[in-house]
Parts: sequence; C-alpha cells; structure tokens
Amino acid sequence: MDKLIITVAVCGAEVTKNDTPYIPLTPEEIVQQTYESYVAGASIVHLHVRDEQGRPTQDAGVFTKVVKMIRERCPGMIVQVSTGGAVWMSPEERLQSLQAQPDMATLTTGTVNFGNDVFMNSMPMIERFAAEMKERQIMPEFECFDLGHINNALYLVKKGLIEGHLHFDFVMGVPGGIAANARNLVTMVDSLPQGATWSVAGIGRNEFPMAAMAIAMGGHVRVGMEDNIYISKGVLAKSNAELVEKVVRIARELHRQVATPDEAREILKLR
Ligand code: KMH
Ligand code: ZN
Repeated sequence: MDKLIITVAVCGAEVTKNDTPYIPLTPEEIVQQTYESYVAGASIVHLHVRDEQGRPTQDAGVFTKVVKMIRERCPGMIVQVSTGGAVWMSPEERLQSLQAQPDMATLTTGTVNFGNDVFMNSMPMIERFAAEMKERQIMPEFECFDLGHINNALYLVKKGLIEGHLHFDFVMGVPGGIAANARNLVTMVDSLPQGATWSVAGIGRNEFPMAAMAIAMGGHVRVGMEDNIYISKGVLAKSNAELVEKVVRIARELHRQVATPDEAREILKLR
C-alpha cells in the first residue's frame, strides 16, 4: 500500500463560531491551525477562506494572501483551494480561488442536495471549471458526493479536459448525498479506473469510521472541522490538529505509514 495521505479541511464554508469556538476563520487562525495540522501529519490542506465578518468568500486577494502564508509556514505542503465555495455562490465567484495559483483545486462533478440547499454543479459548469484548471495547470481533486459523480469525472477525462493522474475524494454522509457506509465505499472504489487514487471525507460522526475503512483499504483520508467538529461523541475538537492526530493514531495501529508532503506529491504525481 502507498503511504497514507492526510488532508486537513480546516474551516469550510458552513461552520460558525456558534457551532464551535475553535473553528479558525481569520487568515492568521487558518494558517496557525494548518501549520499545527502539518506538524501532526497532514500533507494537503483543503482551503476555504472567510471575510472580515467570518462569512465565506472566494475573494482572490484573500486566497492569495493565505496561500502565500501557508507556503511560508508549511514548506512542501500541498495547497488545495476550494472551488465549491458556499451553496449560494455563482460559478464566477467560486472560480476566483484559482487565481491564487494553488497546487490543486476541488472539482465537484455533480449536483447534490445539501441539507435544505442544493449544491449546483451542472455539466456545463463542471466543464468550465475543468477547462480553467487545465489552462492554469492546477491539478483537480474530484469531489464526489454521490456515485454518479464518478461517471461525470470520467466523462471529463474522455473529453480531454483532464490530463494526468486522477485523484478522487468521496464525500460521504452529507444529508442528500451518498450515505457513509462500507458497502457504498466499496462500490465507489470499484467504480474507479485503474491507477486512480482516492480519499474519503466522512461527514459528522462518520469521519473516523470512514477514515479507518480508508486506511485499511489503501485509500487516503480527509478530516477537519469543515466536515466534523467533534473529537469524540459530544466533545468538541479543540483544533484541527487534534483531528489529524487521531487519524495518525488509527493509522499507526493499523500499520499504515503516513506520507510526508513530498511523498504525497509523488503518490499524486503532482508536478
Ligand atoms: N461548501 C460546500 C457547498 C468544495 O470545497 O469543493 C462545497 C464544498 C466542496 O465545500
Ligand atoms: Zn470544501
């Protein structure tokens, strides 16, 4: 098995200080928690940013500033910006994060109900996002919230909009998306082409059970307060690093070594 790539999704677009006082929202807080997660074993940061009021923003200036700060503080760490943003954002707004020239960016390959909202990703939108990433030579990570999203990603490959190594993230347990369980994970993995790599982001209480499954199966893991704010039942995580440390402990018990950022780059064939 390859070494384990741990992605930390430090804040996302949905969690507020009312949900947990430990969520990082300012550039300084985001960079500090990213650094602590890097020290703990995360090799990729999945990045959202917030404005001065703590609301999600895709502003290119804020992204550029935070990406630069992370690169200075966390040498080699793979910076992956979100192009998902928040459900109410326009495609134009969502695409602005690419201007920060990150290593990777998310590419959600299908529409999904998102609680009471809809996370819109029509095929023309997906093609446009893929073309923009190709043009800027930014490696996409396919975000698949449901099984059909894998088919859409493979359609982009067939159309020549994606070149090189394919890496998928299965987001499992969003209300409206695919449920987080072993049977569904096996089906997702079985649907991938030869040579593709994958990680799992289990939402809420699914975070650690899905992480353990991915570790045992040779996949990779995403954790962080974007997806889950609890370290154990009813106990808030005090930092993102605490969530990463728990994954490292599970990996150690299952005899899976954790990848450094350089090793993660090799596994992902990242230029
Ligand atoms: N905030 C969600 C609506 C991504 O980052 O690419 C979308 C999301 C996916 O978080
Ligand atoms: Zn995200």
